Amino acid sequence: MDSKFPIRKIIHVDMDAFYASVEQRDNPELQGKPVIVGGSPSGRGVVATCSYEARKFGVHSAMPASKAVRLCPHGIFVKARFDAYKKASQQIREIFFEYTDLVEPLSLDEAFLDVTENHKNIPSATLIAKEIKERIYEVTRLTASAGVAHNKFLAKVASDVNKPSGLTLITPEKAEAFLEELPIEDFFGVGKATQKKMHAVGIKSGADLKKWSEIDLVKAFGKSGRFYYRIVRGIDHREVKPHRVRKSYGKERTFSEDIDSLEWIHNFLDELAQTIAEGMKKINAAGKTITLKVRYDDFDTITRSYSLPHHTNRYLDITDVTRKLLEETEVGNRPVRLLGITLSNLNLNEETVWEQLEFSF
Ligand code: DCP
Ligand code: MG
Repeated sequence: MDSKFPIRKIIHVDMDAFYASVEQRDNPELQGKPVIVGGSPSGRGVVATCSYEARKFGVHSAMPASKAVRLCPHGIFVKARFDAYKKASQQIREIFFEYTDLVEPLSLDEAFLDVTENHKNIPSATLIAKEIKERIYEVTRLTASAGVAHNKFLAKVASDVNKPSGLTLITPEKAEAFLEELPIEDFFGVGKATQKKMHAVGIKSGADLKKWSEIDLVKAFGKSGRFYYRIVRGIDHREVKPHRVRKSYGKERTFSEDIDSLEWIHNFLDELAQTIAEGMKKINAAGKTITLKVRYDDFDTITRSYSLPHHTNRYLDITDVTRKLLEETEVGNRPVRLLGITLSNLNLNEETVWEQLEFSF
């Protein structure tokens, strides 16, 4: 086995008509009906999503609500209830973590899982995907679709194949033939603008894309051309990247000349404390342990830490502790070339962390 590119077992899970399904679950009157979640039909809102019953009429995400009414006059419009969606999202993530720590959420309703090694020692990724779908239904009464493959790109594409409640495996042997048939719109990672450009030069399916050399793709589409060249051949070495919770928050600065003015240093640390307090408030984080880092002119580097009995992101707490820590150093007697403050032992608000998630290529 090539250790640089190990063979992996990847599952992509995506909830079916997520917001609309939650609405149908919580209001039996909506079951079996065309439900449209999003902006009001009279206003200028857009459709967030709609039930599969409404999709038959051509309604889809991001469509102006006014157009959705025209296409589906009997559609039932409901407002989004994000708290309910977040709760379901949290529940499905807990199920994912029963199988693996390598979970990479892409949004509230979908995630990649690397189950090459998993907590239940189940060798078949397809079996895990089946179990996960069942567990999701048991816990949330919602259905999910799953794709199973040896890489992220194929797993993502596979999860879309048999929606709703699908389970699709794409084996390495089947990958290339499958991709040749696939319309370019269904290639995960090929943006809308690129799809248009591709259409303009006659690339409508995987088979069309495959005729292009890597050099020509780069000439026509820039650096991403190399990515397109690989994915149409079913090649994708990207890892599933779990979003780790931040462990600390801090900043430091190296000075262009050595500093020995204690007054200057006090001012600098006050400003730094201010910056850190603001930054932490932005990400809704607070920490208990405050660490001061000092590098002297001879590169001797020391840290001094103090833990408060409570979490804080207040400027006054940070600057107060920092001043005390400074007294435990030789700053003032020895010239300094770097100073830094870090807060650790963080209590991050779970929701904030998830909300910061972004998926980008
Ligand atoms: N969403 C949104 N605006 C969009 C796209 C999606 O608000 N333009 C929200 C509503 C969806 C949820 O994100 O329910 C998940 O997006 P999906 O693309 O996975 O769509 P659905 O889960 O609704 O349907 P599908 O069964 O096709 O996955
Ligand atoms: Mg979905």
